[in-house]
Amino acid sequence: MKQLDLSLYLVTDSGMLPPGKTLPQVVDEAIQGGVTVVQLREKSADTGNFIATARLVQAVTRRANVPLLINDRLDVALAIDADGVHIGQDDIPLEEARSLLGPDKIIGVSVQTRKEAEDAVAGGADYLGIGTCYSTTTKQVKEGPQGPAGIRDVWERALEASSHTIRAVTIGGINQFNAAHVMNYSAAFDGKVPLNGIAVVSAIMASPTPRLAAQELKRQLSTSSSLLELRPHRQLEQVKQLATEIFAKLRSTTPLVQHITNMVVINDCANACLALGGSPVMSSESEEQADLSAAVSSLVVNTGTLTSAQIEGMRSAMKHANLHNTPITLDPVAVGATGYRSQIVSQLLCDFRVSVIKGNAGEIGKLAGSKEVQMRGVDAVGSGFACPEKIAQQVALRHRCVVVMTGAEDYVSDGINTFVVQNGHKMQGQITGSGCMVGTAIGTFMHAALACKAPLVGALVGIVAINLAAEHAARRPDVRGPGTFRAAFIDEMHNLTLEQFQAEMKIKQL
Ligand code: 3NM
Ligand code: MG
Repeated sequence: MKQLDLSLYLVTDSGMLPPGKTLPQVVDEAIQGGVTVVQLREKSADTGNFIATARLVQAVTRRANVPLLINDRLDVALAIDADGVHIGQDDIPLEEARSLLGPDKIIGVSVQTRKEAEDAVAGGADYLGIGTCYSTTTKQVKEGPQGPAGIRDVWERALEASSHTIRAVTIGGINQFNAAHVMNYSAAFDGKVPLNGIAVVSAIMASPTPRLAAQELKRQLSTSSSLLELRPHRQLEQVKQLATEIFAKLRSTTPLVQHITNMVVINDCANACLALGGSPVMSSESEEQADLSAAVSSLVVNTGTLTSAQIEGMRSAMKHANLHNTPITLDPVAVGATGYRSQIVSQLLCDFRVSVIKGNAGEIGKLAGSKEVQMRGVDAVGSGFACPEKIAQQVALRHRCVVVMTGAEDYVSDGINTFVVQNGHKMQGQITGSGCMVGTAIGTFMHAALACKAPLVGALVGIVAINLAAEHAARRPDVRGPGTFRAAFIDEMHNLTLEQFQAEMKIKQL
């Protein structure tokens, strides 16, 4: 089998070199930073110049023992005895390229659709370049970007169609902020079969520090492979044990929990976070998210207020949280109530990796594409789903995250393991913001949960803790209605002990 490590695939473009650097220099530095394969892509070079450049780059790649592939031009590949070629749909047909190059050279093919992937697999391609992931200014592409969900779809088809081991990378707008998300989200078959790597042009070629750029991309790739280990099969007893550990850990760490939330609940969420043992930051200004992200342990994004400034803030915070591998809890408030909300939320899920999605039955149903439970304003209408655990599980698998679906009973699933939480009190439905405070509670525990490599359990701890506080508050003789309940609710979040948490948590595995 041909040796081929596709994990960090550099496609060159000498038109975007930083001032003072030559193409062979940038390729050399990028390889030092961790690039594993190089494709020379010179769309405007004359044949003579292309060959001359290719020889200079080849001196660098040979020294590093990294394969060099030539974009499109078989003649150039043959002239310099390159390791192979990469061809697009409008280039020389795969079969002819193979018969000219022989069985030992590497041939990669660009594909956009399931059909193109099938054909390339049947034609004996060694790997696929699946595009276009995100919008890019580097190349004029015929079809718009398909996002990691579209890439996953094509990748699954390629795997189904191949009898040999097919490999693939994805390309288009990939950078250090989104690389881990792209790898995680585009993995096939319920997240079990990741792509072999990512291909980038501008993220390395246009960087003034190509070595550092490649190193950062490598770091993101290792983050994404560790994500695959976060969803093991869990036993109930082990979950209860981990839950207790996470609860105790939070109280000894006081994580900084950033919220970008709506103006109705902002004060309640800040108080709930503090009462549970976190330290709230409520900034939504996009300009300060890069600085804040260095200190923040967990991010809660609630889509209740959707001004354009708020959306800018969310996108900036989520981008930087992804870079730092900071857990994001997304509360897609009222998704499905308007087309605008649905579009904003699906764009967030396309562009950023979230650890948890928390919503009511209407919201999670909308993300599952189900109309069984409808939304009216921010509230779900109707009693619930015939099979709520399936809905939660389905959304978790689709978005590669933990899903918490609230209601009279709460469902928590990572797609592999599903639990129902039977704590809580109906008074929670009588104050505004109690759903948003569930998001806060999950976000508050999520940093401790990731330290235990157990995001699913972190979400369980958050919802159990806040539900227990509600039970305790509702029992108090001084609580006479929603107003006094609201104050007592915050008190009881603060008063909840580890012993109570352990003794009173009611969770069942499904
Ligand atoms: N092929 P950047 S997108 C060369 O969709 C190429 O097949 C694409 O550049 C495809 O990493 C693309 O700078 C350019 O966004 C990718
Ligand atoms: Mg081409």
